[in-house]
Amino acid sequence: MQPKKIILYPLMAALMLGAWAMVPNSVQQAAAQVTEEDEERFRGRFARIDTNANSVTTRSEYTIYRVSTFNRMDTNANGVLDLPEFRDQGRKPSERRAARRTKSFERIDQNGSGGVEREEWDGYADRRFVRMDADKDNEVSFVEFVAYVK
Ligand SMILES: [Ca+2]
Ligand SMILES: [Ca+2]
Ligand SMILES: [Ca+2]
Repeated sequence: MQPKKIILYPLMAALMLGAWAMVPNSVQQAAAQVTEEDEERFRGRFARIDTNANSVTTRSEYTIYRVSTFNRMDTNANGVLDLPEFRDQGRKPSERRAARRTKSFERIDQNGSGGVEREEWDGYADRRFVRMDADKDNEVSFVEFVAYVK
């Protein structure tokens, strides 16, 4: 069994801010079960949405991330993501990843047009933000992010 490590930094910060009590138990538990190795990986992923690196992602940071991600995937810049653009994202993914992305693509393409329009992408990203923001303060902390993605 791998040793479990508590994420000290955000936990302590939350305690100091007196905000920890506001974080739902399920989120606290999930965050407390992260190994050191996982934490490294999650920090890397979180850094992509937390652009000013203060351990919290605001709505406006998330909007920037959402728009830039769409633009990066939309390689022919026609404002719609087709399946190869969404699935491959510039280079050929592993079979498992390709299958997972195909599935999300179908879920995000709510009108079944075979493409993900900007509105569909924005709606998907916003729903994701709301789900990650467990304490509903309109920001996603690192702890909330970890609890969501792990
Ligand atoms: Ca496109
Ligand atoms: Ca569509
Ligand atoms: Ca929050």
